[in-house]
Amino acid sequence: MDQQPKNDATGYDVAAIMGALYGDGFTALKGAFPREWVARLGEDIGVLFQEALRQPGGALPRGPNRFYVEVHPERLSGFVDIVSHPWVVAVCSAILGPDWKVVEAGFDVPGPGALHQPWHRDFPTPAATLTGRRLNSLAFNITTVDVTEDMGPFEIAPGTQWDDLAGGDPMFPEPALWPRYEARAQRKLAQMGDISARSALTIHRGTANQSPKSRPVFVLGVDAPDATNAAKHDLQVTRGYYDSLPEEIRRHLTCRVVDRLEFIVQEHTIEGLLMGAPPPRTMG
Ligand SMILES: O=C(O)CCC(=O)C(=O)O
Repeated sequence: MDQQPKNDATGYDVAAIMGALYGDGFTALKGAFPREWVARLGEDIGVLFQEALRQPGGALPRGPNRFYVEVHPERLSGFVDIVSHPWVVAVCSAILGPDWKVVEAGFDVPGPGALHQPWHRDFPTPAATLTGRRLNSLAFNITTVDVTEDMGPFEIAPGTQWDDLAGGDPMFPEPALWPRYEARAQRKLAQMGDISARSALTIHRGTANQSPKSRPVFVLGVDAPDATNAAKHDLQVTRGYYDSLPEEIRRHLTCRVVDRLEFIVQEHTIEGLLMGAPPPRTMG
């Protein structure tokens, strides 16, 4: 008999999920969504991106021709499919416990000409991870395009979610440390339909997009009950949308229920990303 612990609800292997997130700090499921579904997500994001660019403060710059936009979940036709996907449920439950909370829905758009980002983590490591040695948040990504080498793939330095950056910037390791990340770097050539989960503390970067195409990628941020990342975001849903959601989804949202969707004041500025990376020394 198989002795591996299984997630009762989904059948995914809990030990494998925990091994990946606590080891590499990254895991992925290939072909989680049909390509047509991903194309619709890409269309929704395209509309929201144009809207955001038209509104002052609607899109946060994350470096030259690279933007981040936080969105209202109900403007994405596939939002419920994402948060109820059995693999998403399995990963959240395995790492964050049964009371995991979605705190962020957004997307990154690295456009043509986007530069290497400096190696970074998305927020300083909380005490729960640094001293408690426990991950209390996750970031899921869904690419809306087939990523090729020239599109500036996302890179991750496996295992670095545990690095203590004490003495320096808590999110941006100094360039003297970059050879450690470059030696470990894995390029992620995600394809339409794939979904990944990572610790946002695992040191990573978007690389230079030398192609004529944008590489929009959806981001879902999820917290354990003791994490505080909701403070950086403003997840909003209308009363009608909220009431239409199954209780099993509602209980996993940290959101404001509003009469009308309000403009999201984009708060997750990451100052260190505004300029792109300093001149390369050993970068590929
Ligand atoms: O390029 C990506 O896929 C992610 C970019 C990123 O890490 C960020 O803007 O924080």
